Amino acid sequence: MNNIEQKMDEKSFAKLKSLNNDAVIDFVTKYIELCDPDTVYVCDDSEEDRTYIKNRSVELGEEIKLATEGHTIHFDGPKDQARDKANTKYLVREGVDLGEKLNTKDYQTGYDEVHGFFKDSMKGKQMYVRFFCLGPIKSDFSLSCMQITDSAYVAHSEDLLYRSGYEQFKSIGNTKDFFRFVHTAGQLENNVSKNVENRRVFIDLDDNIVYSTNTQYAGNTVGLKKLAMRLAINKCKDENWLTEHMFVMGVNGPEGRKTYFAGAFPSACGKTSTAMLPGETIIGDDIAYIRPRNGQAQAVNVENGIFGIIRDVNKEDDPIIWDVLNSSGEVIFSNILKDENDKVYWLGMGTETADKGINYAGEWEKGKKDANGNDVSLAHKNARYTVELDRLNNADENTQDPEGVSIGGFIYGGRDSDTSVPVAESFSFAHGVLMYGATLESETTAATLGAEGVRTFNLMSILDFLAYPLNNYIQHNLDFGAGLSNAPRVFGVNYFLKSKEGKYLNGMLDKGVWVKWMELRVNDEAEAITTPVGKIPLYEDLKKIFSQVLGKEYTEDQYVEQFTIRVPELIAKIDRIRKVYASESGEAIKQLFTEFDAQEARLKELQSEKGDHISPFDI
Ligand code: SPV
Ligand code: MN
Repeated sequence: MNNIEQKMDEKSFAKLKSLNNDAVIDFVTKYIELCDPDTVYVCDDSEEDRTYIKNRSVELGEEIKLATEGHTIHFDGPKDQARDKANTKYLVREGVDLGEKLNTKDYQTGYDEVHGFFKDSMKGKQMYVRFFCLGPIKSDFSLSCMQITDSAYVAHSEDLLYRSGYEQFKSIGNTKDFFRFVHTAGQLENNVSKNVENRRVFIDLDDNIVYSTNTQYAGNTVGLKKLAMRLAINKCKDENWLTEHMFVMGVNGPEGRKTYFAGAFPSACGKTSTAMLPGETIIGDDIAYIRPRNGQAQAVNVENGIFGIIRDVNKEDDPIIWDVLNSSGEVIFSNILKDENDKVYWLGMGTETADKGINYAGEWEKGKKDANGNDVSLAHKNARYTVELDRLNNADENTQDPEGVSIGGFIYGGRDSDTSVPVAESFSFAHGVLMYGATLESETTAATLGAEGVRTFNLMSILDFLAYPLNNYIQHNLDFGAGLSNAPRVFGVNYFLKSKEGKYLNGMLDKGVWVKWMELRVNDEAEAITTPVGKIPLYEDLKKIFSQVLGKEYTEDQYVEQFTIRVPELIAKIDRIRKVYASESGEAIKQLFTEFDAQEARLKELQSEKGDHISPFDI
């Protein structure tokens, strides 16, 4: 231990030693020797360490203080604005086959490569050693994690996003059974990672370690977020519980009843805004662990904060988060615009924005062009805010409950302009997992990738993070549901239907109506119409809920336009997804194809009787 003792003060050393964990000491020793930081700071759960990290971020310039008390802004470089899918790989040992949809690399080659980048990477810097707990502390759901990073911003973000776990770490004993993350931002220039072409996120599933380098963007660096999610997906596969890319929220029903839902939506499909619906309660907005208990699915939020997209966040559509972002208290903004008065602006904020300032691409002024002559927008479209969950005035009372909450419904939310009805309930758990979850697609929007309207497949919104073949993941979900006496109902939603003229058929807050309908369904308090694709709401019920929740008149014409069963489009979707799975094999895939055939047959039968587009009143 001599070596490491020289790099840290007595207090830090004492904190490490008190854990009585050889694997922790070995790990820290290994990366101190390799990365060669000037100093090492070990954090426990104290307020003192929290403050230290927060202050370091500002001292080092990784975050800049803003006009509002507690607010800071961080910039990732112009080329480091999102998860790097191409360079995120599983390091696989000989004989391991994770299927063709996963990105893999030979273990030794990848290990050597990333450790080559780690060598001396922390010279001139301080290393932070952190301990956290995923899921509520000291519960069946808890997973212990250790993070090493040379970025105070990453460490600070983790304080807002996760439950500190130093004390819990003491209770796990001298074990290797915890997740480990090593991150170095690499060489910095203007405080952003300079060598992004050497950005790597490599995952070792056998040892539960993730290596990340030459990047700062939180999705690549904050080990506890998507990196831990991959490890947890792998861990739970043999343990009869689920790790899902799902929010967890409470929906208030009649007479004080509350029903909890967990929902998976790909990016830009309304996940966070559903989780934060005014009048309902939020437990988490991104990742859930779900375990069986008394025949029910019991869920917790893995995290303790929100790393949310700050685009189109405005007072009218997102009143809850708007208030947090506009009042004092700890907020880390990233990759938006800061003006000379230290005020910040983002895309779609609905108020006047500054004409110049500093953003993710450096000095900015209105009309700025990039090297290709394209406009540089005032903020990045994947810009983010980081806040603690309990800052939200609708945080649920059970967010820290070690037992979690019982889930009444799973929601799978896609984005299409012409195919799926706004809300439908599956015929069974398996039907829902297969036909809403495993077929999930989202259309690209003008604001995201190149072409608009390109449908992107993303089963259960988890494709980017899967740690083993698709068949096994689907099977794991089916088995989990089959083992419950009271499995969640499963719903499919689509907030993005458009008219022929290209106008959205629903308002942003209409999702508040759909969740109320789902709440009634879970409690057997609403009838439904059976269609080939699932059960859809009755007009009378929606009319009532629209009036109650939004004070809006809901017309029969709106209902018909929204809930028409569009047979050719629905069959085209089945055909698309058949192609996606054509190269996959296994029992769950077979079941999926059986379900495709059955659904197609139901659709064709209806089509032969009633035509291509069928009004819900005609079914
Ligand atoms: C997502 O992209 O699903 C996110 C943000 O929640 S990231 O941390 O980049 O994964
Ligand atoms: Mn996510």
